[in-house]
Amino acid sequence: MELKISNNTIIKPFSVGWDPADGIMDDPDNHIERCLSKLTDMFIDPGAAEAYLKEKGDVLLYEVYEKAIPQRDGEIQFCSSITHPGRIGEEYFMTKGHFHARRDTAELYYCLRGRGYMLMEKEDGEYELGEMYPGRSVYVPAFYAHRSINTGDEPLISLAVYPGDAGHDYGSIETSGFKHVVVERNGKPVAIENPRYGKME
Ligand code: M6P
Ligand code: ZN
Repeated sequence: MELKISNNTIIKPFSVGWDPADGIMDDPDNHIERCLSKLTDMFIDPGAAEAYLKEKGDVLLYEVYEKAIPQRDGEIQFCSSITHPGRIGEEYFMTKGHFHARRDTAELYYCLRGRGYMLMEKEDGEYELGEMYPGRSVYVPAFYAHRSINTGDEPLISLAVYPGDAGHDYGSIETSGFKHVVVERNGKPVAIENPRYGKME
């Protein structure tokens, strides 16, 4: 996610409004929309994703609203993250997920609406699920890839805050995936090993 702003840009103090009920930010510099048609390969059952597309058409999996902040040390990036409710087979709608390009940078999420989990996973496969519901914060430590997963039936809305120069690295997520995925079994979310781990392409 690259914003068109120079690293030398001087930022003046500003404030911005955003609605915790729908996550929409007033006057954002960037509004990212990720649809199922572009992300069928990220699910454990891409065939189910194709079938979903045929039956229901393209759907929005998640959105991000943000202001343009220079990607430099000392700044803070912040955005509104909206993951929509739904499932592909037994797997919940979720964000693509990423490591930070600068691995030694953390991120804080503050959930305002919905229910779900933050899947946090290190390169060696060690993982944690952070529960997300209104009023709950999840701290994603440095070196953990992270992905928001909506296990509820309304949008999962959070404010995300992370260091200015953290950056996004999708490399191994696109090629190998996460080692763990969250699916619905007997009506409940559970983490299982990703059957497609290492062969997501
Ligand atoms: C959150 C933040 C953003 C991230 C977005 C979408 O809002 O972590 O930095 O870009 O989720 O997730 P992804 O980049 O993995 O598609
Ligand atoms: Zn991040």
